[in-house]
Amino acid sequence: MPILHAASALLPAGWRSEVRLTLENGAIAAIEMGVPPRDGDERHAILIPAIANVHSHAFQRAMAGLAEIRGEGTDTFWTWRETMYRFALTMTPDDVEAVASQLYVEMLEAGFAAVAEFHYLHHAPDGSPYASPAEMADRIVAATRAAGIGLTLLPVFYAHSTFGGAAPKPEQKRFITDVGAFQRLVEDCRRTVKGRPNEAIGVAPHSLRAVTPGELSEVVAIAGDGPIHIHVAEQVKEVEDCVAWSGARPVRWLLDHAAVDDRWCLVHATHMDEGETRDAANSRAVAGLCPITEANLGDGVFNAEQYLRQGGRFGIGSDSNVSIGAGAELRQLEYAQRLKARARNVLASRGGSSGRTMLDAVSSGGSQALMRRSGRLATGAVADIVALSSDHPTLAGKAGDQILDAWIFSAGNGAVSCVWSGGQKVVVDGRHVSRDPIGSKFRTTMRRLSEP
Ligand code: NGQ
Ligand code: ZN
Repeated sequence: MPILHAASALLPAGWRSEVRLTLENGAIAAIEMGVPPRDGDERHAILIPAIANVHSHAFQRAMAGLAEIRGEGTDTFWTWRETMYRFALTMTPDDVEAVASQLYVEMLEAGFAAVAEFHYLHHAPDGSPYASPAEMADRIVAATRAAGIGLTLLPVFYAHSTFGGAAPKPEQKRFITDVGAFQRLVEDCRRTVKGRPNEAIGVAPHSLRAVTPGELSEVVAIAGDGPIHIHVAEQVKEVEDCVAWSGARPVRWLLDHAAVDDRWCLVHATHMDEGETRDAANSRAVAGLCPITEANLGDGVFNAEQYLRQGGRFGIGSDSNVSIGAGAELRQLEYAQRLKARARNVLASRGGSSGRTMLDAVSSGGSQALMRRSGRLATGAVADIVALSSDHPTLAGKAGDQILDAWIFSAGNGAVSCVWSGGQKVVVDGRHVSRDPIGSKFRTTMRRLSEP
């Protein structure tokens, strides 16, 4: 039963000094404040809640750095997607497991203790189901277990190439299922995670492009009590196509046709008008913002100021996994808002720190979106914890919220020293405990994937 002692810890009520946390069965069993360390306590300078990553496509980690060459015309999300589809067609189950394992090591080293994996690479490269239809999902689960990251697995239902039930494209063949096969996949996945405290399961209708209204209700029913994640309103063309199909913008259509509530995560929700922003905020759903990917793909800028003013909830995800950093995602989130508003400290309220405001929001938003009792250093919470290093030059002399601002806006991943996921300590002094073996397998896989 490890006991952690922190000179300074961020508790739900704020920063406290001389904090002792007792971990038991993956959770925080007790918290004492204002007490000196005792013999045997593991001593740390700064402890904060780890972040839950609300949106990841693990296999896309293998593409990092391979989609930054300009083509003949204007490069867009849609040309990126063609490259991504070609890449997706080359990866075997072993490749996906090796890539995902490396990714999850990097997430942990960056301060994420759990991930919602939006998993849609279901079938063999020729589009036929594997002998075990959950083969690829099992590889994701194996990778999370190898890295020791908490998982909310989101098997994806993907059936069409665009609005109105259009036939899928040949290059989407690894993703496509019907509702019956999808239900069986979800049941297989439920069996896999059953009784594992660090794992949960939900469903993900991919987007309003990829599911019909009838399929959407069937998929939502399959979710049971679990979370429901969907991509929505990421690209302007997607908004235009949705209006052409239904007369309504995507977020409006979704709010009007599905019982969107706190089980939902609306991934991106980049393009919302004022009414959609207000109603999305009131729905209590989490907006799954992926600031680095949204910048990389040229998606646009989320209407965060109004959304937050109206009490909207959000989490952060690393989506395409082009680069991994919990602090870096928050930095990009605030910077996009600054560039848009031509102002500074946009997301914080008067007198508040930008870092603290964002960390508080994504701690509760992430926990809600993953349905994981994490995001707080509190008795009974899942022990997802980050120790920041007071030795990092940037953190010298910082106290309270300055620590968070220094981490997010300056130091980045280098400030993360130790990370616990579900009570297991998997990052020690900035290094994941299996960084070397997982990294070496990943490098071998990448060299093979890049052979002509
Ligand atoms: C995805 N990515 O599911 O990986 C999508 C592209 C699609 C983003 N939306 C695939 N960023 O939209 O069909
Ligand atoms: Zn996505």
